[in-house]
Amino acid sequence: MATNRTFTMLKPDSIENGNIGNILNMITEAGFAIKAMKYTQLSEEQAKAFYEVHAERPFYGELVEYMTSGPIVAAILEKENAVSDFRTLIGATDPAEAAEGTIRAKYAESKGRNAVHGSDSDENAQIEGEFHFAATELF
Ligand code: IDP
Ligand code: MG
Repeated sequence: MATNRTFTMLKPDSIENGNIGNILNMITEAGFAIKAMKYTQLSEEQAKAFYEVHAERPFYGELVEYMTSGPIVAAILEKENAVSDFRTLIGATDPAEAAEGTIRAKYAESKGRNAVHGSDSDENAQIEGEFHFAATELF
């Protein structure tokens, strides 16, 4: 069942490049409400588990190394049609292919260091949100 929620992470490149405020502003300007948020750093174990679905892909090692290289901002967002609208707001995985005005077109460095994560389904939004937040951290 659709929950109107999605899960995001501002990835280490966004923090390194000083873009936390800019990206959060784009997210709230687009109509998403922040239901939960934390500034944290993933352990290798957490990053491996979070990206388990990509374990067989050639970039998995690189992805885990990058996602643990510095702090991230994790958040649960709420809006009608959240998963799909957020994927539209962030743009394609590769910033070279991301539509103009999207978060990745503006702030991503490369296909790997691509500024933000966005859940790809309501089911994964729920799983990913629960991976990072306890029920008491959701407002
Ligand atoms: P998505 O984040 O747009 O949903 P996925 O295909 O689910 O893209 O890949 C997860 C993450 O893995 C990407 O956001 C990116 O950080 C990384 N990634 C995907 N493809 C590549 C690649 O070809 N090289 C390096 N990293 C990649
Ligand atoms: Mg994905």
